[in-house]
Amino acid sequence: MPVVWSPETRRHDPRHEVWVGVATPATEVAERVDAILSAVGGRELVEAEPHGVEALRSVHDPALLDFLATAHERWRAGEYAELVGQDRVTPYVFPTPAMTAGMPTRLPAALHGLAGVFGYDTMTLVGPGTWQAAVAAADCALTAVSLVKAGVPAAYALSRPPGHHATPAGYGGSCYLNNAALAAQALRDAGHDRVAVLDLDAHHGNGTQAIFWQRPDVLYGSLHVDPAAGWFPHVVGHPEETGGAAGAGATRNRPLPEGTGDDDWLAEVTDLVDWVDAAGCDALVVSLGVDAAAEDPESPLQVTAGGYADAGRLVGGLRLPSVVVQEGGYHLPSLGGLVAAYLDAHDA
Ligand code: SP5
Ligand code: ZN
Repeated sequence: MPVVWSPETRRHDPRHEVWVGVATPATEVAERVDAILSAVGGRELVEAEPHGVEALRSVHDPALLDFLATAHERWRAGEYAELVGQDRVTPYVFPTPAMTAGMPTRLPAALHGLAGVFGYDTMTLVGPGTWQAAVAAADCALTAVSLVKAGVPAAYALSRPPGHHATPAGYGGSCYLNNAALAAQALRDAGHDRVAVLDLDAHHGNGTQAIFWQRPDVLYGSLHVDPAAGWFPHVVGHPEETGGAAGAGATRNRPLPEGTGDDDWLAEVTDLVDWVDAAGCDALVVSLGVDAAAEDPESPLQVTAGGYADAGRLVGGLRLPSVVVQEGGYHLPSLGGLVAAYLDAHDA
């Protein structure tokens, strides 16, 4: 399948993330693009086409988009770097229900207050180039949809920063714009009646789940390390979450114990593939995180490259028009090989 990419995706390069109060080295780094390109670059390469900010409103609140588009300039104009030695927008107050307790609230006037209205963790910083890279990542996903609309059976979007933790009005988990959700919505807009999002990333895609929570026309299925065992996103991703209102039954979560390897992981992939098949979906988005790999520093799952290849065979066997969107995967030496293993098998 063709590879859609953009050099603009390299412009977001967080040096660190604030985790439990301290700056730790960033994991979602710009080198990921080149690690993947070096392994899949032998395929047909397509540069992403700009789709414009309006296209992002199909799944995101305009207030989030306005914030992300302007936040870093405002941080710079506010001389925060001089004040705190930090040139990346970093929230510190989060107006959760624990703070607001059902009272009427106003939007914070200060940028450092406003950041916690949209950003929901301290790990996901907005720096120079973050907005441009996030838009380029979304454009990769939307361009992959255009290829599928034109008759290509499947296309891969080398989207980065990743997207599946971005909610309608929130960013977090290294994600700013939900590339996979944008692709799923674009497939719906192209006339596909029922689209499935299959999320293979090691973490639960809380953002994608939130975007389609009440909708019967976009299924969301995910397997991931069990949040109940202490893993991000901590509060959602449990099996009892099956969708709300008209979306009841259109969400399926399969949390896995730490240490899960190929056999048990693939059993759940098979179960999700069968679910998508039985639901009569006519298009597919794969959130392809390869951080479930044994060598990945960000998850305790133990999947091998062979496991990702088997997953590609199972998912590709659905024979649905497919957009494969990159999510996580942080072990630079093996990252590209894991993606290539999946894509080769999906195509076979
Ligand atoms: C897209 C994706 O895979 N997002 C992952 C978000 C989960 N990040 C949780 C990070 C937990 C602490 N990691 C410490 C790393 C030290 N730099
Ligand atoms: Zn992940």
